[in-house]
Amino acid sequence: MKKIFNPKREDWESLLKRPTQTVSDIEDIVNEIFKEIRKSGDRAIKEYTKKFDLVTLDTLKVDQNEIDEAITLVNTDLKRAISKAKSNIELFHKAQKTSKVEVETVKGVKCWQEKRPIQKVGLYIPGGTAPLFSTILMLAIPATIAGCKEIILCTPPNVEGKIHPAVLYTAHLCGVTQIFKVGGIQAIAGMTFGSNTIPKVYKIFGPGNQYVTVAKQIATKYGVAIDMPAGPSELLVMADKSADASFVASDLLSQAEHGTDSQVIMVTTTKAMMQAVEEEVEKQLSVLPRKAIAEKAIANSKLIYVQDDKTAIDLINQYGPEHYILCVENEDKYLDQIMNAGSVFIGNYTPESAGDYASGTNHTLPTNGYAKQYSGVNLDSFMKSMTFQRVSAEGIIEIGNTIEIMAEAEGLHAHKNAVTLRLESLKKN
Ligand code: HSO
Ligand code: ZN
Repeated sequence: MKKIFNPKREDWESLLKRPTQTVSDIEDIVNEIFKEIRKSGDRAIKEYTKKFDLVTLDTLKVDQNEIDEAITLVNTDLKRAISKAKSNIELFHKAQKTSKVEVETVKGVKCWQEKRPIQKVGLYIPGGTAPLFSTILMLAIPATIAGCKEIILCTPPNVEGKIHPAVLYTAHLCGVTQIFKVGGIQAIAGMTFGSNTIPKVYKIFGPGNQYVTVAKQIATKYGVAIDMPAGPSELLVMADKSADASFVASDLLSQAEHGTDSQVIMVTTTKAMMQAVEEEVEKQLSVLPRKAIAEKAIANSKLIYVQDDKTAIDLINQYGPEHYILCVENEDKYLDQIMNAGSVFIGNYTPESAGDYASGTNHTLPTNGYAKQYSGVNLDSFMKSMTFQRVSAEGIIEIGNTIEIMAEAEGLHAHKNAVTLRLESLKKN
């Protein structure tokens, strides 16, 4: 772990820089696959599945027998845990429902705003080294609460053409309407264009590797919305002397075990914390099953000492962490001033894992500094706001002339006429 003491402000930018990903060569591959899938649909999807996932599939859609089998394969303890997490996530996301906003701006002019679900959404769950069924909870639950009609899920099959039972079980439990054995770029292209089996969707959600990330960006060129631009997962812990070094180390490692490219930072105003956390990280790391992954991420991690709270707060806001754990005495000061973070975890007993799995908040969050302008996934991510208005005769008399003058000034006479005709017809009556 790199120890840095009192970095100068002009060095913060390079200090906090995320490692850049090379996107240009990936883009060519993605464009090529999109072109093929747009042209040949399922046939091309199956070919890429054979090429990348090393399996030949007759059907892409998961059938009821496979779901029934998965239900028997997931053990009771895990089912109970999933159900508890589900109910907490449901409670928190249901509470995000908003009521209609209605205003009579002037007499006879009623304006209101209501939300409607996005009708068709696509969820992507990566394969790889960890079966992220928890991410299904985070996406399918709010989609169901929002009222999305079609909630499809794509996830890559293993070499036997199977999907992890916990993934199938959770998808089924949370209201996913169809599950497809398709991964990577093929999945994103499939959901973008639609094929004979995979429906086209309006918005795509979920994490993925660099290929999936670029594919989601390309999907937006074809009019599909995406949850947010993604990058490797990251955690910043702010710890003063009131923090527990072993807890801090466990949090840094839980983020580090996600991937070798995970970003892990501790900021502290207590010098002794750096040594204590480093020792704890070494100790805990040595016995982790995913040591090989975590140690690579830890090798790039930073322990940063700054001398006062103000400097710490400025630095954290400049970084804009996806996850921000706060273990300090003066909590309120830090909370009032945090402007850029995906999700904030407060106090010694709030590990990031709580939000990753079961407290109720969503774990699909902005990375790569996007916490400065993006929200994490929430109920609104699955909805659109629509506005409505009704103008009465009295209302058009009230605002008609305002509109006429403005339309005239913009040189848009048809606009003006749409009002003038109505006003004249009212004068006649
Ligand atoms: N920390 C990840 C989510 C996750 N953790 C899933 C465990 N499973 C990104 O927020
Ligand atoms: Zn995690």
